[in-house]
Amino acid sequence: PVSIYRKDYAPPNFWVDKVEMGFDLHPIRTHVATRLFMRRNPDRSENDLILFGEDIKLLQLRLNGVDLKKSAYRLTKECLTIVNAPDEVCLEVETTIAADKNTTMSGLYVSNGNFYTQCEAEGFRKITYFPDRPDVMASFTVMLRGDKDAYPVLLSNGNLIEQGDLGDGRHYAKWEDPFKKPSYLFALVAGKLVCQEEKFKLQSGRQVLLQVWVEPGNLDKTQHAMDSLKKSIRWDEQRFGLELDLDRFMIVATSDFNMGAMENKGLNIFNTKYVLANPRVATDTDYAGIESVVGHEYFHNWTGNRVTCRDWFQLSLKEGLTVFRDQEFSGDLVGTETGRAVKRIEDVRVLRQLQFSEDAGPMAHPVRPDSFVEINNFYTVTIYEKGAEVVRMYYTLLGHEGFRRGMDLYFQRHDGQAVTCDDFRVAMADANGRDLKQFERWYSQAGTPRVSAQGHYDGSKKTYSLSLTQSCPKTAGQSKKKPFHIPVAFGLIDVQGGEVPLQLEGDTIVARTKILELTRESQQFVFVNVEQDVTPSLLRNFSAPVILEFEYCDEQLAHLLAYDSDPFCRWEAGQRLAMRRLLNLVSAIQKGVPLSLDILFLDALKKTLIDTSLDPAFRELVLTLPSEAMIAEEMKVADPQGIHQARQFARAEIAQYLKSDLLQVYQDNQTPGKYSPDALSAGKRALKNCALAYLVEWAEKSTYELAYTQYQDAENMTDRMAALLAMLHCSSALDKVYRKTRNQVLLEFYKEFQNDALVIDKWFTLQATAPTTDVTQVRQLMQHKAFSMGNPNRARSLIFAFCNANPAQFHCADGSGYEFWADSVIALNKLNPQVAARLARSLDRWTKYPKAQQTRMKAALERVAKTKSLSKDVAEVISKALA
Ligand code: B3K
Ligand code: ZN
Repeated sequence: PVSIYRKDYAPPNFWVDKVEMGFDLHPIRTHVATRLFMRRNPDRSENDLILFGEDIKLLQLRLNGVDLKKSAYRLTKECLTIVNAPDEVCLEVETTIAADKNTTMSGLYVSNGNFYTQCEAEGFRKITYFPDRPDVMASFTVMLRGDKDAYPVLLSNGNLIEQGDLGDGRHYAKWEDPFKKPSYLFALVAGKLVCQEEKFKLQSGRQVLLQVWVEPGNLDKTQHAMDSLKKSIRWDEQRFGLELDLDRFMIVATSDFNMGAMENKGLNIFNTKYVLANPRVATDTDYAGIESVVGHEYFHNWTGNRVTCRDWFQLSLKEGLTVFRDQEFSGDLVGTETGRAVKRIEDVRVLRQLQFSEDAGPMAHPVRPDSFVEINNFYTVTIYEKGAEVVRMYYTLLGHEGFRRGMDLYFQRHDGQAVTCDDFRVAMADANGRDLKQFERWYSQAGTPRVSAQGHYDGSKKTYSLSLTQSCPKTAGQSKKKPFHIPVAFGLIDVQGGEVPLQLEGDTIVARTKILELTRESQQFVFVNVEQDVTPSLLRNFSAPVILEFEYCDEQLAHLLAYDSDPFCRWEAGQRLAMRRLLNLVSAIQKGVPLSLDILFLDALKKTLIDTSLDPAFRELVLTLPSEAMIAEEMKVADPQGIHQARQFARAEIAQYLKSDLLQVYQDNQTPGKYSPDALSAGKRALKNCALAYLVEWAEKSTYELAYTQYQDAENMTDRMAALLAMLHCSSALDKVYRKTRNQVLLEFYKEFQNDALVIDKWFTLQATAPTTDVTQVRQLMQHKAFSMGNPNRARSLIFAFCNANPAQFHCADGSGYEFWADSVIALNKLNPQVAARLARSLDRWTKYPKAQQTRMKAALERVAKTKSLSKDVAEVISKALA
C-alpha cells in the first residue's frame, strides 16, 4: 500500500472560488453537470490543474467554453490532470454515477429508495472530478432535479432559493450555501422523507428554521433530537459566544450509514441510531448518545466548518476539539458537580479501554499522524478521544477564562480558513501569553505516557514531597520520546478524610487542588505546613491522558474511595482495588488454587452502595467492575476465559455479600411515572439495573423472577433491555434451568419489535455478547432473515459485537472465532471497505495472547492479507498488524 506523508503537504496549484452543480437524480444513472470557477494559486509554480475522481464516468470536459480534446488532459483511475491550464479557468465537467450499485456508503448512494451522500473524507470525488482536499474552499450552488413521486423532498446545503415544477412528473429545487466550504462538507438528500420542524430564535433575535427529517412512520421519534439541537444552539451561544450562521439547519436520519453522523454545512446527515428515540424503543444510553452526537455535529459548524483543516493530518484539529466541546456540553447540561464527574468518568472509561489499547498496538499513531495509507482508517479513538484530552489539557492549564480567550483568538484569526493543529496551539498560547512549545509533543508523539509518583511525608519538617517521573513506551517509527508537558491535578487527604490546604514551598498561594506541571523527565514538588501524614489524590479529574503509577496500599485506596473530594479519584480508587483483586483471581484460576474475595474490598463496595448521599449514577460506576477488556490490558499475556471466570466469580461473591443491600437499592431506585431521560432518573435506573444484574447472580428462583417480572412490566426500553440482559448474561447455574424461558422471551421480543430496526440491532447484540453464545450460534444468527451484511448497523450489532465484546467466546481455543472473523472481513471487504477495515482491527492486539492462539490469529490475518482485491482500507490495517 502507498503511504501519504504529512511532510509532503503542498498547497494546490489552483483555487476554486465558485461551484455550480446540477443533478438529474436517477438510481441507475445520475447525471451531474458541474461548473468550476478556478484561478491559479500565485504561490505555486506548477502548471497542472489536478482533479480527483473515483468510480465515476466522465462524459464531457469543457475549459473556458471549449471542449477539451483527449490530448489536453490525462485521466487515470484516480486523477484527472489538465496540463498547462490558463490562469483563469471555468471548467465544465459532466459525469454519471451508478448510485444504486454503490454499497460503500461513501459518495452518492441509495438507501431504501432515497439518495444520500457522504463526502468526508474523500467521497466528493465519487460525485464529480474536483480538487477534493479540505484546503480548497468554495461557494456552492446546487440544482436538484428528480421525479416528484420518487423524490418529493430535495435537500442540499444552505438556503433553498428556488423550487418548482419541470413537467413530466419532475420537479426541481435550487440551494445556495452562502459560506465557502471544502468539498467534504457537501451534501444532498432526496427521497420520501417527512420532517418535524420548528422556528427558533437565536440570542441575537434572528429567527431560524430547524428541521429533523426521517422516513415516514418515524415522526414519533424525533422530539429528543429536536430538543437536543435547540440545547446545542443555546449552549454554543452561551459558552463560546458562537451563533448559528444559517437561516435553516437540517438533520436527516438514514438507516444505512458508516458511522454516527456527518456535519455537512446546514444539512447534517445522521445514522438513525443517533436521531430516533422514544421511551418504548430507546434506552437511557441511546438518549444520551443522541444528545451528544447532535451536539457534536452542530458544534462542528464552527469547529470544523467555519474553521476547517488544512489537510487530513490535521483531522484532530476539528475532531478532538469538537469532542471536547460535546463532552463539555453534556457535562454542563447535567448541571450538578457529581453529574459532571459521572460524565467525565464515563469518557475516561472509553478512552482507557479503547484508546490506550490502540496506542499500545500496531495502529498506534500520534494525534496528528505523520502518514497514512487510507485516511478513513484514521477516524480513530486517538484522533477523537485522545485529541479531546489534549484540548482538555489546555483547558486545565489555562483555566476556564484562559481557554475561552484562546478560542476567541482562534476564531478571530482563522475564521474562513483551513488551518493546522499548530495554529490552534499558537492561538491558545498567544491569547494567554504562555509558552506552549513543548505541548506540541502531544500532537507529534504516539503512545500513552506513564507517570510514576512517589510521596514522602516528613513529620519533623511538616512537608510532603512528591516526585513525579514520566516515560513513554516506543511506538511504530518512534523509538525515543521526549518529555511531555503534563498537567497533574493534585490534592492531599488527611487521616480524617479532610482536604489538606496545599502550599508549595516558596509559594504563598494555598489551594485544595493544585495543577502541577510536569515538563521534565523527573520533578519534585514539596508542600509545606502539612500537619499529619496524608494520602495523595493524584491526577484529579483525570487531568492528563496518562497511566499513573503510585503504590497505594489497600487501606489508602479504601480511604480515598470513602473520602476523596474529587469524584474521579474516588471512583479510581475503587477501580484500583477491584483491578488488583481481579488480577489475583485470574492468576489463582491459572494456578488452580481456591478463589476468594476479602472483606476490606467487599465492605468498601458496600459503603458506597448504601451511601444515599451519593449520586445513584456515581454509585453505579463504583459498583461496576473493570471490564474484561480492561483486565486484559493489565496483563502481559491475556487470558480471556480466565478473565471472564474471575470477573464472574467476583460478581457472584459481591452479590452474595451485598444481598440485602442490593435488594434495598433495587427497590429504592424505581422511577415510576412518565419516563424522562434526565441524568438523575437515568442514574437511578442504572443503579437499580446494576443491582438487578448482581441479584440474578444469586442462583435463586426469586431473583430470576425479579428480572422476568421487570422485563414484562417495563414501561421503557432501558428497564426492558436491562432485565433481558440480566437474564441472558448471568452465569449462575440456575441460568440453565431457565434457558427455555429465555429463548421464549427472545422470540417474543423479536415479534414485538421486528419492524424497528434499531431495536432488532439490540436484539442481535444481546445474543452476540451473551457468555453462552459461541461461534456456531453467531453463524446461525447470520442466517436469520433479519440479518444483513450490507447494513452497517446490523453487521455491527452481530459480528462486531461478538468479535469485540464477547472475548471469552471469540478467543475460544480452537481458533474458530478467528476463522469467523476472517470470513466476515473478507465478505465485508467486497461490500464496504470502511466497515470491513473497522472489523479488521479486532485482531490488532493478537501478540498479546498465548503462543498457540497467536498462531491461529496470525493464520487468520494472513488469509485476509492474501485475499484478492483487498481494499486499501483493509490492507493497511492487516499489514500493520502483521508488520
Ligand atoms: N466528521 C464525521 C466523520 C467522517 C468519517 C469519514 N470516514 C463525523 C464526525 O466526526 O462528526
Ligand atoms: Zn466530528
